[in-house]
Amino acid sequence: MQTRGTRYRIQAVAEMTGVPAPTLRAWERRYGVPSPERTASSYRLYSETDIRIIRKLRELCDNGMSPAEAAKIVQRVAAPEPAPSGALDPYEATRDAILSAVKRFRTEELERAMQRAMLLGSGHTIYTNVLGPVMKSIGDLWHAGELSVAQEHMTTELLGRTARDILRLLQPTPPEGQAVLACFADEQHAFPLFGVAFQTTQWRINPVILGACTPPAAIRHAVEELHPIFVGLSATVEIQPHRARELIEAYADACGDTRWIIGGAAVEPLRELVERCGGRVGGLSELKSLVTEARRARL
Ligand code: B12
Repeated sequence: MQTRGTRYRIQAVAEMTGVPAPTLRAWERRYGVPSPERTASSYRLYSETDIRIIRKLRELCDNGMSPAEAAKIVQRVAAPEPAPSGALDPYEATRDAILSAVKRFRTEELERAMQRAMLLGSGHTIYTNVLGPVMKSIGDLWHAGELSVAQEHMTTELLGRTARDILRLLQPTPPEGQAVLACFADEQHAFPLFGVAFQTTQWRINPVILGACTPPAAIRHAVEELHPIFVGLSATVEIQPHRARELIEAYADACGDTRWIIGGAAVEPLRELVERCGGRVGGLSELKSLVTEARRARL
């Protein structure tokens, strides 16, 4: 038997999403989204998918996009069917759908699952609940020899593209400054940078991602051209002490007066050296206090 799922009246949806009922009717009239079912007496009945679409529309509009443009985007990514899994949690269902498509090497299915992921909340929520955990599972399966290099590359590429698409939609307009985000010179794990990038957009800072293996000279050039609020460097794989010293001194020099911070799984052993060179070490909460300080200093 097919379950129809819960349906909601317009006032309930307005309360749940924070979008007033007249705006919901106007979006439907002008752009055709969402398109709720109607009762025999013509009352609108919204599904869970309609509600996700409304939340996404609202988020895109809050980030400065016109309703017409936002409507086109949600129409492109709206999926008529829930994720092909018995899971009730939408994040878990989407993770399952992505991993199942990767294991069977189904590229179109993978694209569709990624597009569904884009409807599941703010960029930060999507990264924390879907993209980040999926990346970890894919890497673990690859490290365990259960996925081929081809499968890992295909997924890494698509996850990166999805993360970039979401980031592009979330660009603060106008931004209150820029941030330069990059991996240590020998570091290929670039995916954690997206997590930092999603966080910075929430502070209305535009993240410029330089990606994997970024040498100090590239940081220097970016700092000179972009005058960022901060530089964020990521290190996942352990760094040998002599190499760490050479790099950290060079990064400190490249950043000059710009605040810089190093985060990621491999940073704790570098703390003393980094702090001695004027940088910071830590995760997203440390970054938050750095941004607050940098903004105060700019006033
Ligand atoms: C995915 C993955 C890969 C992918 C990377 C794809 C990509 N483009 O990023 C691929 C398959 C290519 C890969 C390759 C390798 N990997 Co790998 N990989 C992983 C895996 C599974 C997940 C890493 C990840 O993306 N995490 C996702 C993010 C969300 O995690 P995160 O680090 O927690 O990031 C958050 C915070 O740390 C913080 N943060 C991070 N950076 C920054 C920066 C700033 C400024 C701030 C404020 C915060 C911050 O915010 C982030 C977002 O919330 C891990 C194991 C695991 N389960 O974690 C192994 C792992 C990291 N890999 C490992 C290794 C050894 C390798 C290889 C060397 C293997 C090989 N022999 O070839 C290679 C090459 C790596 C290299 N030289 O750089 C080891 C590292 C061991 C070590 N401690 O040195 C691990 C731990 C696996 C293991 N158990 O052995 N890997």
